[in-house]
Formats: sequence, C-alpha cells, structure tokens
Amino acid sequence: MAYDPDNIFAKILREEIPANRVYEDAQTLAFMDIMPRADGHLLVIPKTQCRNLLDASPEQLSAVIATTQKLSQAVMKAFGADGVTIQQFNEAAGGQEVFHLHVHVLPRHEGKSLRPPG
Ligand code: D5M
Repeated sequence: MAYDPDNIFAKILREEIPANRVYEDAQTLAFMDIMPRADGHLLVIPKTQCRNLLDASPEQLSAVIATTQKLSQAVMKAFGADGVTIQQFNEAAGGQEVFHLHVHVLPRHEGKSLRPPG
C-alpha cells in the first residue's frame, strides 16, 4: 500500500502540528500518545517514510526497536512501572489508524489493566 505523506505522524515529523516530544535521534522520534491507555504511554516512529511493519526496511526496524528498548527502560523507571507492553498494528484490518509505522510503549503496573482506547 502507498505511503500517504499527509498522515498525522508525517505532519508531526515536519512540525506542522504539535506533539509532546520526549526523545529524538537521527533515525527515530518518540512522543506521548494523545489518547493514553496507560500513564506514560508513548509512541516510537521512524523519521523516514514507512507505512507500517509490512513496509519497513531492516534499518528502520532496527532503529525503531532500539529506541523502543531504550525508552521502555526509561519510562518504566520514570513511572515506577513493573513491566511494559509493546503494541504495533498493521493496516486497518490489523487495527492501524495512523498509517506511519509506530510502536506503542505502555508502562504496566502489577494488577492494573490498560484503559480502553479513546
Ligand atoms: O492508533 C493511532 C494511535 O495514535 C492512537 O493511540 C492515538 C495516537 N494519536 C493519534 N493522533 C495523535 C497525535 N496527534 N499525537 C499523538 N498521538 C496521536 P493505531 O491503532 O496505533 O494506528
């Protein structure tokens, strides 16, 4: 499927719309999810165009996963979490709503469920 350069995360990357940015390096950006399902819920994206996991290059995957690991450790510490859930959706049938590759980082506390989406 084609990449739509006007998706919301592409606009965040171009700084056309605001985001609560928490981390950035040469290949990736992370910002807080606007509809958090847990305290500290953040999203990691590649800076280059990529629709989703099905469309990703090995370089994009490796950069996104390395940032996901780094921020999982940081956000667990910051929020005193006991664990972290990593989620990632592909195409509408797979639950994807924004069509720029992104990984959800959801800090978890023992015995506490995620809030429902929305
Ligand atoms: O759902 C997309 C996710 O992206 C969902 O958790 C809300 C979040 N979202 C949507 N717009 C924004 C903005 N502008 N800033 C931050 N987070 C946002 P998915 O099913 O993973 O594709």
